[in-house]
Amino acid sequence: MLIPALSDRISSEQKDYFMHHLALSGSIVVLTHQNPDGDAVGSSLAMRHFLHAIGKTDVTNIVPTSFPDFLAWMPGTEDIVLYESQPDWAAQKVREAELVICTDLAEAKRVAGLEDALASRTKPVLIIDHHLSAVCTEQPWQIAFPDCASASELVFRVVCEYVRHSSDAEALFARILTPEFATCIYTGMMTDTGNFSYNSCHPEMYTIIATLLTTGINKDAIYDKVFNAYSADRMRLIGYCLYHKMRLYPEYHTAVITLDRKEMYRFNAKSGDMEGIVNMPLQIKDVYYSVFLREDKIPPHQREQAGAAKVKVKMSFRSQGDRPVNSIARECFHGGGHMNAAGGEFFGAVGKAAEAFEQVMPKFFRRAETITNAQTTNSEVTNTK
Ligand SMILES: [Mn+2]
Repeated sequence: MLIPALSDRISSEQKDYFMHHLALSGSIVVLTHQNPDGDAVGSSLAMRHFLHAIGKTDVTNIVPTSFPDFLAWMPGTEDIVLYESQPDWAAQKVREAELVICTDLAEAKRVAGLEDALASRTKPVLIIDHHLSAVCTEQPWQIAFPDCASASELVFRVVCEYVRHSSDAEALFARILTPEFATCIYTGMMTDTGNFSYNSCHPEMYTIIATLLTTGINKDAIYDKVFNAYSADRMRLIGYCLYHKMRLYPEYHTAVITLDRKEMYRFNAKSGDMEGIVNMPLQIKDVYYSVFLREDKIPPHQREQAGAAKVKVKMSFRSQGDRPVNSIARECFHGGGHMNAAGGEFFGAVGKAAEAFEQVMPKFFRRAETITNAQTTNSEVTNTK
């Protein structure tokens, strides 16, 4: 099997570190971020399939919180340990494994209750990630490229570099490149680019995909399983959000959707059902910012931080073009992220979170240079009264 020719930015120190610790380690934990998405599950399971292919048998995949149903078909999910179901056992594994590999994850605070276990490790932790928070520090243990569209793509690249060091590289690559491995990598690349509709112009992405397709995987079937898998409840929830709950601020090109716990209960909303709703208002002409606020329970590890608040609000921010949303998330809502996709949180009810957002919006979101005739007329009428 021919190894694809890809540009290589992984330093020789990083490669040496990876090789060295893989060779030394028997027990390995593969960890990814909480509320795992297609790239989190894809990159971490691809890593599992790779480790098995090179003869590692003691591999444990742990997710901090459950993953959505539309990813449950992915090969290897049956072996994933959910921290929430076995917290003590999972934390012990994270503390004691000879090597922990974090994919699509660079921040200890994104592993829910596993934060302390991860922070207390004295044995090595290897990071393979593409989030901004993982800005490459050139540390040998941190393979981080924020301009890489998905962690899954990065895992594929790391695997290719690993293979190149083997004396019989092509035979080894053929052993690793199974349909299971390819499916996981493809799913992560597909979901983190919205089925190749953003962050998807790098020609090498398609070189990688061409290689994955040689295993016989059906990319159209993968799309169907992930994107055409809505429940009727989710479809109705989306309709409700767009019809009843979307508020527009034309002067800021902004749309805001809020959901409280009662509404989520009414639509039987499950983890993952809210996924992607934040992107929808951006399909409206002249809406460049979208904000989605939804209430959530306060997890045990945040009770102290929450104070008197009974609920917290998860805040998602999206934007188009050169309009940053990570600054508002970072400076006002304990969060952060990329320029066009960021997240934050607020302790309190969703109405309060919306008020807090409205107050700071003018400081962070760019005001329209020209407002429409209709709005001008309205404000003139108001002014003369
Ligand atoms: Mn990702």
